Amino acid sequence: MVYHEQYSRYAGMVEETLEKLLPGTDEICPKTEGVIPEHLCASMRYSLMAGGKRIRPVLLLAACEMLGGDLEQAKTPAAALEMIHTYSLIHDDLPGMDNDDYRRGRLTNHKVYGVGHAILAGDGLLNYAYECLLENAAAYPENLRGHMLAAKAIANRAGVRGMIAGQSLDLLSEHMEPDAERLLYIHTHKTADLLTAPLLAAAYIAGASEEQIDALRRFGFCVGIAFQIDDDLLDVEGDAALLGKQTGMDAQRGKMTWPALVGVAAAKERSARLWDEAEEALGIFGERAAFMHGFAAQMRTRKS
Ligand code: GRG
Repeated sequence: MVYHEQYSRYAGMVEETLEKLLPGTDEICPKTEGVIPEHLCASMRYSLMAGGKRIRPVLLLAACEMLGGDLEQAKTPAAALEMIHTYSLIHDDLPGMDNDDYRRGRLTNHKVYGVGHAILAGDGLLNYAYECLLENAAAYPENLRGHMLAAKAIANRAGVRGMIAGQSLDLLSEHMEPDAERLLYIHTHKTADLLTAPLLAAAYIAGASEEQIDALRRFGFCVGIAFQIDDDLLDVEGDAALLGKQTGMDAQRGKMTWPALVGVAAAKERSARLWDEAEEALGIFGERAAFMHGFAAQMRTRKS
């Protein structure tokens, strides 16, 4: 199967699983009783089903298949990871953080549902993700350890030693003189950690070897840093219509970015080197890594 067909196949599984897992209309309570207030449910769904690229869950499914794991067991963890990613975007857009008006080509969550409900929608997605992960683990008692390690890897990379740590330093570094060590910390945690999480989760679910886990960790790190450098470059040179969000915002906010540290040309070189390194890390998987190579080839030229 060619790369694009394979990507659509995985992304289709993600959409289907998200639809299956999301609270249904039978759970929505328009008044005060019942399970979930309608406004909350709508705000969660608004951002989650807004047409994101689904990169992280696709990576989880692809890695699981590459390692010979059971895709059925990986579908809910993949969807849960997309919920966590979406929560982070909703909160990142809030006035107290990046204060953005557009995301995924539409108004940001707080612009539509209000700041209070954007916070709650993010909190809701985060908690619901772990509820889904735990329920899924309990459904596979024969692979409970694999699922527990997968859930822990996700919690760790999304949490206070991971994405939240990166976001914290990102906020604290606004209007500071760019510094390479600090910038690498921000990129490692804010971005790379949530791209490594699906690879590690898949590895645990599929029972991968230590050598395979190390290779996936290296691949995830290189992909993550390259992805963030490209994101910084797109903010400088990208097309707002294709990106679905405003450009030029990093400079306006005084963000510490790779182009601010070394300039656009050197940032492009660094990104290209990292994409090469990412593909080198896949060596031990041989031909089974065809999709991952396709992913790297596609991502290094992305425009959105
Ligand atoms: C609020 C705890 C907390 C964290 C926020 C995700 C994030 C951390 C900030 C968003 C800003 C940013 C540039 C993050 C780096 C990762 C990134 C480029 C996210 C966008 O991911 P895509 O391109 O988005 O996969 P879609 O919309 O396609 O899912």
